Amino acid sequence: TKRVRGVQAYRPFIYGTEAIPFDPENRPKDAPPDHTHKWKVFVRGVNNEDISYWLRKVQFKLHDTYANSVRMIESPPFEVEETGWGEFEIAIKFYFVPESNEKPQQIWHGLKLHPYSGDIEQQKRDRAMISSLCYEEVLFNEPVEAFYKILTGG
Ligand code: SLL
Repeated sequence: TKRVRGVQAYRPFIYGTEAIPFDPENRPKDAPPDHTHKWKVFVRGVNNEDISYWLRKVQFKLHDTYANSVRMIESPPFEVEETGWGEFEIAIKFYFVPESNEKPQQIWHGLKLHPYSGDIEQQKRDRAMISSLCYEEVLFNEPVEAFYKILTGG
């Protein structure tokens, strides 16, 4: 658990949500009657780069209205697909590979179901996909040697 002094390692990732309104003619059979959208929340590499060498697993904490609102995703793709009717904040907790000796880190992301800009009525008519994506970097400050080797491909 010796740390590499003076070193900061960054790893980029993309996180966000994508949502699409149900086709009224073809609703998912298993969706409760008050649900209106199909959506997905995810964490992935930039250009879909594999990030599992540093990211071990991801926990998504959904709104309490969901059964089993805490979803632990143990392997890529780190994503949860659901249906629903409302927007809410999702807590996304990153667990790093055990060699890293790093504590989990949590971020928040708002699930977006509705268009807020552009031609809103047209987007509704088209049942356009609504995506809300962010770029972020996780910073490992003075990583332990074993993890630094993994990060630098050594
Ligand atoms: C709102 N504050 O009132 C928000 C809460 C909750 C969304 C949104 C479905 C849950 C289920 C669902 O969409 N919950 O029936 O499984 O807008």
